[in-house]
Amino acid sequence: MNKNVSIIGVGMDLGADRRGVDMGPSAIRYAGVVKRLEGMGFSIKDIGDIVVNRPNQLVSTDHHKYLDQVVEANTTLAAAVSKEMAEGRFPLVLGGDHSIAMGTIAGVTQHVKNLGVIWFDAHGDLNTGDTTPSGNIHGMPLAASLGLGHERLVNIGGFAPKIKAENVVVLGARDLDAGERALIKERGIKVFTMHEIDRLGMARVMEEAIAHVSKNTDGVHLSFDLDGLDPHEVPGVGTPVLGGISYREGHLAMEMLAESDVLVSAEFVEVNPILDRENVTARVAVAMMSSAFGDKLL
Ligand code: 6HN
Ligand code: MN
Ligand code: MN
Ligand code: MN
Repeated sequence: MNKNVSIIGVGMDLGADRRGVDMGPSAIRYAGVVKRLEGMGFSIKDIGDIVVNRPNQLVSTDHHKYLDQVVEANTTLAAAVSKEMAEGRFPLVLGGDHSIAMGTIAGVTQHVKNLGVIWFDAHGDLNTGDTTPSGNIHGMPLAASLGLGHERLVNIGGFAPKIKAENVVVLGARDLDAGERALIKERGIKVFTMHEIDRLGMARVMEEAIAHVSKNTDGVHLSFDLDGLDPHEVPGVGTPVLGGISYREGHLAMEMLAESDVLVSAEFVEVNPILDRENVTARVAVAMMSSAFGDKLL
């Protein structure tokens, strides 16, 4: 894996229902991400946080809450990610709510034409303005990256679509909306729900997932929503769903990804320090990162 890593924070929470994930990047830095990765031999450049313009009054609108701010922040993020990659560095993006995946993926796909994506999440994030039950844009980034939904979200970075349905794997899903289920079937998106993880075990699921996202692609992006893990282990997330991936399973999944050496970019999102306990969610995020980056016990 590329030993030069750029950390990019995105203090954004406007894509989510509950305030607080804007402090995620600080919590993850406080949990020691730089030291941990440096200790593994990586050269880290922390570019700081992307500026997010917040309205002084939080008023929600229609089917795409805070659309202007979300588009603006993601456009800035896409440029920052692209710039770091142009300098030959691996972008590690710290969220922020999951809407920032649109910007990360828009930046990465300026350099990697056929990008595979592992979407680690309790949710599908496959809603559009027509199917969203909440109006929250963090429920839409995977759809938008596939070219589906509001044209301003779809065209972040100035082009669309960014990725193909056949190059995506969703891992850990257990809360899918009706419109998302229909889309998964219609597009044939590969989803390993908690049922498959229980039934086949994480090792077998990851073998299949890695094979799927590596076939016909030039690199893989990891989009890691902390709520993919079980909320007993990571209480600091805004949309917890019981019955998730355990720490051990998540850790194994990340180790297998590291062994496969396919990652070109990664993001860790939805850490909410307000809802957390002793920063454990951010600390788990750092543990998952270090496993994904190839940390070994021996
Ligand atoms: N996330 N499917 C729900 C919605 O509002 O669209 C929840 C989305 C959660 C998004 O956790 O990144
Ligand atoms: Mn998500
Ligand atoms: Mn989620
Ligand atoms: Mn292990």
